[in-house]
Amino acid sequence: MSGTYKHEILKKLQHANGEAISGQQLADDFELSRTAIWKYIKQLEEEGYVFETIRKKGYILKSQPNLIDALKIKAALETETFGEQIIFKETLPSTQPEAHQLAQQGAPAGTIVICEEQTSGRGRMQREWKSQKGKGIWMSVILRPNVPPYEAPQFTLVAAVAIAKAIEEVADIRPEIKWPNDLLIDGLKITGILTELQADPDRVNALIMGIGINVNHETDDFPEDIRDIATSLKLQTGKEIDRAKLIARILLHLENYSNMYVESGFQPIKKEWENYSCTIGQQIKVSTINEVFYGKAVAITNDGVLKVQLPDGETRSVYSADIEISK
Ligand code: BT5
Repeated sequence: MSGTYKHEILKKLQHANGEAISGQQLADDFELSRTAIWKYIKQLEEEGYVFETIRKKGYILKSQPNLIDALKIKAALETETFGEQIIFKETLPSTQPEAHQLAQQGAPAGTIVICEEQTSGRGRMQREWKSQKGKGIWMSVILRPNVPPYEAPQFTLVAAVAIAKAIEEVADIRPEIKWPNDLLIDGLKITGILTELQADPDRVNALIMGIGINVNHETDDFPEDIRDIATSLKLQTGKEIDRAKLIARILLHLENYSNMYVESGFQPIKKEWENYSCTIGQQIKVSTINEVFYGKAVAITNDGVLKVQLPDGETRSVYSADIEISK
């Protein structure tokens, strides 16, 4: 219970927009004594929150620790249900297996697994995903859309729009979506998405949506092998970004867009996807498991399939691939 009061008090102070809230008002709101409120404020201060205490007026939240703990994310949440269950760990090999296990045990949609550091983060096809401690957002979100398994890849596109929008709102910079699962800023990778599936032959039981975002990295924080292809929000904006706020925003949009998808399919989301896309209209190199070919990305269909026009005029449908945009 004390966790809940602390989180509600924090939430109130976070939403006060710089106005002081008195201990008496908080005490009245939560039906607690002023001493109890004071104790919660002290606990928050020990966790790194800084309050200005103004005589006769109350508390103003001045700054928050740039840590991601469950409490801070919850305080920033505006969702219906997403984020109600947050599994937070300091270090994990990867958030994906942990989330898979929880999904198998029946964890509800919107459950997230998140950590400060991954020691074996992974991308698609078991590629490595570098996850520096305390710098990024390394999380897996469990989705339970009522759709057939062949629609699962479209949730990567849905997540890309949700994340792009959240980044734009919180960091005030507009990322581009590179089909199917990357977000780029200035041509450099800022986000990777990994959608994995638990399914029966005809229906999805759970999607495990792995999201990796480079947030507060300096150049030296990136290992050398990705320094030329990766970037962070801090490098791009010059500002330290509040990760908990960004996570809360991503969960809000992910909840809304995935519900929208289940109700009406990809079509209503497609326009927004196209607006963020840096893929359509470009000459690209397409690498699938079986072959490599070149062509022009001409469109995305209502099913999220990429249409590529070959030099001889033939148009191919690409369901899954890595693409490179030709300069
Ligand atoms: C992806 O794969 O982009 C999906 C990445 C998903 C990561 C999240 S973090 C939370 C969850 N838990 C996990 O273990 N994974 C998910 P792919 O399209 O295959 O891209 C992988 C490639 O991106 C690598 O081969 C590198 O070239 C590059 N890369 C690795 N780490 C990077 C980073 N931090 N920033 C930018 N690029 C990176």
